[in-house]
Amino acid sequence: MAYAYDPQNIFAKILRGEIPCDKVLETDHSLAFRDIAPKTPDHVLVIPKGAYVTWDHFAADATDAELADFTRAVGQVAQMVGAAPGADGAGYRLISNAGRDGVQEVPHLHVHVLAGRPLGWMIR
Ligand code: DGP
Repeated sequence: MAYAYDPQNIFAKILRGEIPCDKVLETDHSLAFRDIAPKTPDHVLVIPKGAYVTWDHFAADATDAELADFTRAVGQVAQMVGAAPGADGAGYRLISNAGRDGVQEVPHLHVHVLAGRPLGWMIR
C-alpha cells in the first residue's frame, strides 16, 4: 500500500523547526507539544519524527525502535501532565484521527492526549 506524505504539512514544519511549538517532550523518535486549540486543559499532541500519515501507515512501516519510542512517549506525556491513574491522576483519553472519515486535519500521524477535566464519551 502506498501512502503519500506531504512534507509541507504543519507538523513537518514544526519538526524542521520552521514554526514554533510549545514542546512537552522530545525523544529520539518522537515529539510532543501542546495543541494550538486545546479542547481540554491539558491537550498534547504526540507525533513520530518519521514521515508517517496515519496509525496504519506507522504500524506497517515503522521500525521496532520507532514503535517502542512512540508508545512510551505517549505514556510519558500522560504521566507528565499528571493524568496517569497509576500515579493518582484522574485519567485521560487518546485519540488518533485518520483520513477523511476520521476528520484528520493534519496529514502527519499524531495522538491527541486529552486530560484535565472529566470527558464525555464524545469530544466535539
Ligand atoms: P486532527 O488532524 O483533526 O486530529 O487535528 C489536528 C490538531 O492539530 C488540531 O487539534 C489543531 C492542531 N494544530 C493545527 N495546527 C497546529 C499548529 O500549528 N500548532 C499546534 N501546536 N497545533 C496545531
